[in-house]
Amino acid sequence: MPENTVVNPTRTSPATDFSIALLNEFVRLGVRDLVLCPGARSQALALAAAELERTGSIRLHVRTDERSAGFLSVGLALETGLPALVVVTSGTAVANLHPAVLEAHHAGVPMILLTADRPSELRGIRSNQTTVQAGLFGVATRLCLDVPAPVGEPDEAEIATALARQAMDAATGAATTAPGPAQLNLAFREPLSSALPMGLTVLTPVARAASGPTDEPTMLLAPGPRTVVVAGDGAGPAAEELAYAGGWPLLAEVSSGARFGPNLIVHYRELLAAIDLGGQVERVIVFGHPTLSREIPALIARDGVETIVVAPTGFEWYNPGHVVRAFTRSIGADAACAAASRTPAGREWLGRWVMTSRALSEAEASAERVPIDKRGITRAELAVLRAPLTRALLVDAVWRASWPHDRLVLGASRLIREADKRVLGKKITVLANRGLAGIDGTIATALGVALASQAEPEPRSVGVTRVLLGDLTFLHDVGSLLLAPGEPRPRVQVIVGVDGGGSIFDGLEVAATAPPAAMERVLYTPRSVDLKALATAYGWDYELAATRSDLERALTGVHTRPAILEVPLVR
Ligand SMILES: Cc1ncc(C[n+]2csc(CCOP(=O)(O)OP(=O)(O)O)c2C)c(N)n1
Ligand SMILES: [Mg+2]
Repeated sequence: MPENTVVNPTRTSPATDFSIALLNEFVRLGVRDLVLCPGARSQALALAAAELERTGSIRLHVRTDERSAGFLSVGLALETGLPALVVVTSGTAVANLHPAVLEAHHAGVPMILLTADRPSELRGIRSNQTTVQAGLFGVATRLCLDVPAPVGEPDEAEIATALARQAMDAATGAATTAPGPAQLNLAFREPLSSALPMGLTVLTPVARAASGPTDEPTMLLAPGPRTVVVAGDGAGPAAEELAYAGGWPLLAEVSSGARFGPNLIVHYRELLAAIDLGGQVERVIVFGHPTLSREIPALIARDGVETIVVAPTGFEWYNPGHVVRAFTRSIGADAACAAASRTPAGREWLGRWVMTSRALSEAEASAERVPIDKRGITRAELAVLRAPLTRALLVDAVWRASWPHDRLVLGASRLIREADKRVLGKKITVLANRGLAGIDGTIATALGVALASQAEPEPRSVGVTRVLLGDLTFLHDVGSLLLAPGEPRPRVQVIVGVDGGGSIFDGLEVAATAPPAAMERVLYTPRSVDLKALATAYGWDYELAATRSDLERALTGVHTRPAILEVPLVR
């Protein structure tokens, strides 16, 4: 038994009473998921969580690695829109949450950290597993409270409920319009827990008023100059609505949540480079967080282009080149916009963008089409089905296989860019950690998305969560494959493009001049890992798709268990 562990069923422990009051209040406030990593100092919270799971009040997810736990909570929150609680013990356990905290901070994802700590008398004297935990995440937390150890005073349950409310308001952005991480650093003194009172009641959440900006006026756009709407990551359907209302081209990234509708311009990169299209843009309306192209920031920074940035929430405004002057929480198109979009000039502006982009998509599709040759048809078709896969084929196949009840999570690096360059409009849920675009935590994030979406009523629950990611991104988060016996095993298919390491670095200018061996050693960093053996070790299903027919079969097959699909690609 770890030192300092005291579970004495005959005594009461203020730590346990406090933990019950705190977690009960979070459940009442609507929290549905609790991610927990084991540890002695956090035992009162852990045992209270186990009881709440038993009574059906929360969904409990137990993980060994706190880095995985942090990103799991990001995925759960991306799907539910609610913060998940993350409970960890003291010391490096807390620091392992840092990558997920930074992602949540920059992406505006709600998250509540309950970090157990030593009480004041054990700090600063080289006690075991003791560091400075309060303030560890710096500006990345919306709220960080160093809470003294409960001692059994009568008002401690009240203090606990007030803390839960404060953390919930901070994490959801109710107070600041900037959802993100909140940390309660909770000191606990021995006895670290006691037996739980019997017969805890099943809790029902109270209805909470929707948070978010309310009193800011909506900016109303007049028809005005030649306009495009940009939708970066997380923009949501509002971008599509505005583009439609104004009759403007919609340049929507693949994880924008707005990649659909008649105004969508798939080939926005090429078109922005064209003098008669991109060269004529006078006004840009930006939603979300664009990160996938150089063309969008270049457009905004160009002389004579007026940009308006729209973000309903957030602590920082998108502002490439520091040239943006207009920022708003809410935007609409005035009545004259609809009329202007029906004028010959309005139709011509949108029409040229849409037609040119469609022509490029059609040219791509026909270049890949099997030639219809009466004599050779079977052989030609077979040759295509047996040909090695490319990133384009992989991305297209995954996109085709995804439906509205499914979820698609895209890792950072090249495959998300490939998808952004080519996939046609489709109203499906695509998620990506673009807050900091790390190659860490992608599997854990996807597991969170899968667990939360598959716990919902049908038809959402029947979907599959697919994760498309590179080989290094997969290996970076391989520890998140670890699922303890008894943990739910959602339908998740992890599709790994194995192409000899960080193939995105091909695109760096230095790749043309640096010694190839050095590029290989310090940038591409290829690894040779037997993914099948890894899958077996972690108890995941495994398939290899080396050809188009293998891939189609693997993507359309029935998935009931977590699975890894390895797809060899050339760098
Ligand atoms: C945590 C973290 N470390 C390093 C990077 C820098 N980085 C960006 S892409 C990349 C390589 C990714 O390789 P892979 O997953 O195989 O994708 P590919 O480039 O081959 O598509 C690296 C190391 C990062 N974004 N995040
Ligand atoms: Mg790779």
